Amino acid sequence: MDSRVAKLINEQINKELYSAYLYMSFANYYEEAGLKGFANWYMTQVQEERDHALIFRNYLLDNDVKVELGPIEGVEVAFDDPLAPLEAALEHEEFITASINQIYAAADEVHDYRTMNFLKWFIDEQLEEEANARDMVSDMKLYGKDQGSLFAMDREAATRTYTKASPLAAAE
Ligand code: OFO
Repeated sequence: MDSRVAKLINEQINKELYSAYLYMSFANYYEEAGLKGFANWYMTQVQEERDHALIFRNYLLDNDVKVELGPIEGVEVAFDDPLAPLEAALEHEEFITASINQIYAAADEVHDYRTMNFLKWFIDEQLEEEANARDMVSDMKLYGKDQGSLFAMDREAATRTYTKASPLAAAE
């Protein structure tokens, strides 16, 4: 594999684990604020992000590329209100989308069609993650000030359950 593509994928493992760390911090905030449904939503997201890191790890191993794990940066732990983590999540997912696009462009430059094909799952996943994050921001802006609506949103978020990411499930 081209060394730049390999380096970017190694860095992506770190970014996915950072995402898990960030979302665990959001879950902690919601847990402390008594919004256990939102805490559940983000702890489920933590599992998804861990899956994403594992998919990239497996891909490097399958391609006989050394996996290099760097340190994971610290995350914010204090938030002003229930809207703040949701806005930070949307901004973070946009950053992750740009990062996946950067790997795709690097793979394209060296005609690494295998990596481009591998990344397609993540390109679709990012569309879904950004759309979810955007919906949560707009719902909270529209209804979050009303206690009854906030309660209903929290109940809804509590129903989210974890499903193993399909590329990992398929590899079993
Ligand atoms: Fe890994 O998709 Fe969110 O960050």
